[in-house]
Amino acid sequence: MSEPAKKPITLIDYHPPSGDIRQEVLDGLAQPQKRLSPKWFYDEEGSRLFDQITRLPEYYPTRTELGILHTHIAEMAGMIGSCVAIVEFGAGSSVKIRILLDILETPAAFIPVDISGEHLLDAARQLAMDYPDLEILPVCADFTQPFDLPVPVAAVNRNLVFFPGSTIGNFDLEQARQLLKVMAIEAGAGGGLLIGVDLKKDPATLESAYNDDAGVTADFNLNLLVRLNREIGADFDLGQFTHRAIYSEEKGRIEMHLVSEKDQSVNIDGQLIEFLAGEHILTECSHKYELQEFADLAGEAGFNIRKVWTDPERMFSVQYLELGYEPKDFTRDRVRHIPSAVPNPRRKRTSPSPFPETCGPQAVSRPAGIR
Ligand code: AVI
Repeated sequence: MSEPAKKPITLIDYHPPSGDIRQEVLDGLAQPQKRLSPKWFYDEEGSRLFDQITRLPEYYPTRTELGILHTHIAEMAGMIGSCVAIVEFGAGSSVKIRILLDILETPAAFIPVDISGEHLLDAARQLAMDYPDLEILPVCADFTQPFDLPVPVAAVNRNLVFFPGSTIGNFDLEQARQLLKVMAIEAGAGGGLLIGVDLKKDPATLESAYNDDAGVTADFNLNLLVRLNREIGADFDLGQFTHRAIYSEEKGRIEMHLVSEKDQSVNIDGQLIEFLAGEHILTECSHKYELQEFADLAGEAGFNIRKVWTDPERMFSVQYLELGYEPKDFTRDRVRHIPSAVPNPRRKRTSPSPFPETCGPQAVSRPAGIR
């Protein structure tokens, strides 16, 4: 039974710019390889379709990750330790955070971070009903850029960045490298990262996961065009574009496309975009990793693998990584060149250290943040 939340939850809002969808779409479609960002997938209908995808028989990542979490969570919790501040990148599935919260010893706080404040606040309020003693500090920010963490009331032994779902795969290699560096900054010295990483496997399994028989992934992909028709005055003819997902062995990634069925032009708010028959728009990449490839990438951000758990077929991995106590050789300034960089006037931070072994009263010197 849910108990009422003990205290109101306040959003810490850095007001990340939401982006100009019209301009970004026009820019993407003006490239030699036409592109649309996967970030536009998730309107209300897109989120509903994605939820359906996670339950499809062909789409193994979600149920496999959940299986790994359920099987090994006690061992994970033992490694993570007590009094952690959990920083979840993306207001993800509350199912996964609950698995962690149900077992961690006296978590100090939960800090979900997402670009959509409304969604974040709803999810935080929902969670607070079931975890009335947990301090929840939602942060609305663009997590591809460093941001200041709020300071929990309770003493914190370490920060744990939580990034399940294999969303890291939707970033290209350079972006993933930069994102891991931001995670390292937010985790701080001695901090941890618990992350879901999808693994390389036979192309047929991968391609069927993104070309399901029920056509839900196709609807999810095409919904992007429905959204553009509705929101920016485009006139995509939905019958004249088809979904295609193929695995590129060379790039180690699934690529989702929308393929033009014929020569056609599309009017977007007064601008004509020409398509040849067979020409495609790249809408999403989903990178798959070898364990060593991911270890090397995370190592560049200073993370060392403590343990990797996989399912028996080695389809998917959940990995626990830690940073050393010595700061790695990079600074906030060196991650600022991620393309979507937004200057954060509030960015100001002291380096977090040292970490007490036990939790007592607030003993850790942590950055002056926002309560
Ligand atoms: C959110 N992300 C991890 C999914 C993936 O598998 O790359 C998005 C997705 N696209 C189509 N199916 C699922």
